[in-house]
Amino acid sequence: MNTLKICYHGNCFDGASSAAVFSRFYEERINPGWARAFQPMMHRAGALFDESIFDGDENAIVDFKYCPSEKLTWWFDHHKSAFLTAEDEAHFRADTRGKKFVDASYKSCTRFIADIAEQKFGFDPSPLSELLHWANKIDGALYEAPSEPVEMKADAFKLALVIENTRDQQIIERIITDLQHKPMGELVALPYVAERIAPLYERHLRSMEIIKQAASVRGPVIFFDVVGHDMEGYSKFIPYYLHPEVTYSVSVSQSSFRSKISVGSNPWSPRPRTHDLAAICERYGGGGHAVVAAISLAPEELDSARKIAAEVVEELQK
Ligand SMILES: [Mn+2]
Repeated sequence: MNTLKICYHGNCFDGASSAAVFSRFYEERINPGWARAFQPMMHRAGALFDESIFDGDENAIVDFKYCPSEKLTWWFDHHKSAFLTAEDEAHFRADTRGKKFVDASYKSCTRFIADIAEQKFGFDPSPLSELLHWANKIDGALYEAPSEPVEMKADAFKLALVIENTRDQQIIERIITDLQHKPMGELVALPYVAERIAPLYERHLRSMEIIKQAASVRGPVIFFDVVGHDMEGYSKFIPYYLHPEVTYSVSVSQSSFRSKISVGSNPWSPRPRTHDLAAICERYGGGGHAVVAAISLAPEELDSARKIAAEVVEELQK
């Protein structure tokens, strides 16, 4: 049996939703009956891609950076920093097979895939409208107030919590498979999802307490160093829920595979954002969107991470 390999942005609601929409589209419009294999992709220091991941009969990347591999057949991304290098971008531009797409104006890669699949391949995305709505809302941070994502009343936030914090890839793959056909309310009630929500919500409340303790506000920036706490995947809106007056947030965190500087902007800020955060992070080898970006270093490069964070805080004062 042929296999479609889907590499997606790991531990990300839009990444998993993109994998689900692409998978359903591929089944309905490209090759029905193919098996699926999934691979989460994470931003990290050093090489992002190992050629050996492209072991399917077709290989796709969704919601993640471009890879100039001949084995890559499909690609969809909406990040501003979609290319690691100018050579990668030239490689993409030279590809005329019509299966690789990028558009940084999209709030979510999920919606981008649905639109391209509909316009160019005759796919009907209407059964997925609930998923498209939430992926756009969550990845685009299209909220009325920080209380919406921080208090997490809607089912989609609970599912996002599970997707962002579950390291067991079999569970994530099951969610990607279920997302293709099940409504959100049904999905969060399935025992394998429901049993994971409560402990993660408790952890979310604890992470809010840790950020509250660690945070200091300087001018338009809230800064917190949460190294030593298990904080991978905390809600990036907590800082603005706690300090609605700030424009930017900068944090340093550390996990088993990286030291990370997260740089964000407050969508509800009384003072508008004036910096392009992707551009700032790109100078340190990171990237992202103008409104939210990050820099990943090796776990042992914590001192450098702290130094960079201090420089970014300084730069955002201006
Ligand atoms: Mn995305």
